[in-house]
Order: sequence, then C-alpha cells, then structure tokens
Amino acid sequence: MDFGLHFRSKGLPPGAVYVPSFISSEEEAVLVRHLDAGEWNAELKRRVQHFGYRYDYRARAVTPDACLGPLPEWLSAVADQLVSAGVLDDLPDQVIANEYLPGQGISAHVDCIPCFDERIVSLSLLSQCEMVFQQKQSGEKLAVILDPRTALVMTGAARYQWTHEIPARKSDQVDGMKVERARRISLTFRKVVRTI
Ligand SMILES: O=C(O)CCC(=O)C(=O)O
Repeated sequence: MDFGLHFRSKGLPPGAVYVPSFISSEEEAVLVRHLDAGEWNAELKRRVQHFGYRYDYRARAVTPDACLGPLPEWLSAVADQLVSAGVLDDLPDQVIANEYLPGQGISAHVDCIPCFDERIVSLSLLSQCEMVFQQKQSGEKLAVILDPRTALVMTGAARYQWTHEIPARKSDQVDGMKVERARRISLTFRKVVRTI
C-alpha cells in the first residue's frame, strides 16, 4: 500500500496501516462541531451516531431497511479525502461515530464480514487511546496507541483474522508513562456490500 503519505505499521497486525496526521486540528474541530450538533444515541454503553446505513447491533448486521441516505457533505468530504489519498479504493457509504468518555471502550470484535467490504478505516479525534488486536487462532495480542487525527486502516488479516478492541479504562501507558484519556470520538468508514 503506498498512500503517498508517511505511515507506520510497526507493532500492528499484518494488513493494518497507521496513517499519522491524516487531518488537521482545524478539520478535527469542524468534524466535532458537526457531530455535537447532531443527535447522539445513548442506547449503548458509549454514545454513537450512524450515517449512510444504520448498523443493527442485535442482528450484528446491516438490515435491508437500514439505509439512512447519503453521507452528509461534511463526512463525504472526508470520504473523498480517504480515496484521493489512496487510503481507500472505493468511496465508503457507511460511517459510525463512537464517543468514548474516559473509562469507556468497545469490546473485541471483527467488523461484520458479509456486510462491509474488505477495507475499513477508523479516524481518531480528540484523545489518544490504546487499541488491542488479538489473533483469533493463536491468541497473540498486539497493542497500538491511536493518536488524535490519525487514520487506522484495517484490511486483510487485520480485518478478518484479528479482533480489535478498545479496553474500557481511564488511562493508557504511552512510552512507559501513564497518560489520562480525554473524550475521544472515532469515525469508522466502511462500504456496505450486502444487507442481511
Ligand atoms: O474507536 C475505534 O477506533 C474503533 C471503532 C470500532 O471498532 C467500530 O466502530 O467497530
């Protein structure tokens, strides 16, 4: 993968690529403003917003009636940027915003295999946090710190053979130092290939 961007893949499972500084602080602030002007859904342990298609957490699928319409302009601009930078081949049409307050996380999972295409990107906003990958067969674990404004691409083995999770904790060890988490928002970009 050559994104024409500086990237690091050390410490990540095969198929995962870390793209630092994918957006600027100004772009980050605009995204957060749009998200906070929208309606956060508080049904899960963390708040979420869905765009393009609603993901059904119970069915673990995108159901045929889940289309919410095109992405809003401020998100499709990021989707365009992901394609023009070579991070994604095809325009994503589904985005989930996850909000994590300190102490909140997301449990280990593989994104729905039949629902979404093979490349998924998570864009981190506002705070760092640790993401833990675990190889499904061997149990091997790898952890990476996701810095704000970075994009994490999951494809190949990282997408299908490893689970990913954000441990629910209030701080992380970063280069041997305890760093408190602040409010973090991630935007996960996907392309729906099948509704079930
Ligand atoms: O917050 C993140 O970076 C990951 C989000 C995630 O795993 C998901 O939306 O399925």
